[in-house]
Amino acid sequence: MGFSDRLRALFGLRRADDELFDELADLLVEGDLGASLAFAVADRLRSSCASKRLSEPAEVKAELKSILAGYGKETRIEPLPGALNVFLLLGVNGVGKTTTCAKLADYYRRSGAASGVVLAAGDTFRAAAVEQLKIHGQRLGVRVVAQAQGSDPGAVLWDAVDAAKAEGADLVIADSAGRMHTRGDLMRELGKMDKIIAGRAPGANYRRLLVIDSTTGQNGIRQAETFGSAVRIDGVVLTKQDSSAKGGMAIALAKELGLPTAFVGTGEGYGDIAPFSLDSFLDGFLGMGS
Ligand SMILES: Nc1nc2c(ncn2[C@@H]2O[C@H](COP(=O)(O)OP(=O)(O)OP(=O)(O)O)[C@@H](O)[C@H]2O)c(=O)[nH]1
Ligand SMILES: [Mg+2]
Repeated sequence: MGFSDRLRALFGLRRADDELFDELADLLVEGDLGASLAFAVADRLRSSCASKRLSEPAEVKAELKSILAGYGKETRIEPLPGALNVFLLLGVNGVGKTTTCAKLADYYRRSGAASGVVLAAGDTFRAAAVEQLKIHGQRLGVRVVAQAQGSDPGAVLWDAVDAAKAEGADLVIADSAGRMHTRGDLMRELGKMDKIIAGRAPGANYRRLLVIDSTTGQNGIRQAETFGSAVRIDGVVLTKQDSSAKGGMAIALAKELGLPTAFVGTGEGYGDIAPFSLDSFLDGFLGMGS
């Protein structure tokens, strides 16, 4: 049984009693909320059900939704009209950075939020990375700016910003290498990117998106901790939500680290991405709504 089915079953079984709150806490841990948050949520629900005299399953579930909503955070990452926008994707190995670069290029073009997009092959570390992004660029008809493997990612970004300016494109989406950086490495590397953008495109709308694989559970929270403690992260992209019935990580990231979620990835196709909506996420998470 999937996570939301089990939650549905739990609430369907009986009216709110102590056992239900204990089982709920366990279930929320499994839903990737993290143990301390899961127990805190179950406790809050227990006391607010007692004080508001709620016991009907639908009422209790609605109360749970409103408690979780208080912890979650959503953000919109959109290109600003009339500015050069630079969106940099970060994250560890294999989480879906390169795929998300392509999905976002397609998404912003389709929505009309970007008139022209340039993809920057900022993963100069892994042998096939540049080729992978170029293939996406060909399929989508989007220009890819790249240099040879081993070159400086900052130099690629520099070229991509220049190419965007020359073509009148208003959005650069930059890929990066999936290494688990130390905090110092990250600060140095990204500090260099900041300088390049400040120098080549002063006034650019520069956003950093952290890509996290939603199937990795608590490990994803640790990744976010490393990145978030080193540099400013503007939003999270939670990928592979199609292979994880859970996704409580969006709530844990907001509560534990203050990180808002911007997008959710739901498959391997270009169209399989959507802005994160806390309200509809919670409906899905709790098996509510239609
Ligand atoms: N099911 C599913 N698969 C995804 C999603 N996003 C990415 N993938 C797949 O995950 C795998 C890794 O994706 P990449 O985009 O190459 O990941 P990456 O972070 O760039 O990886 P490295 O460059 O090696 O660090 C690919 O097979 C993608 O098709 C998603 O939302 N759902
Ligand atoms: Mg990649």
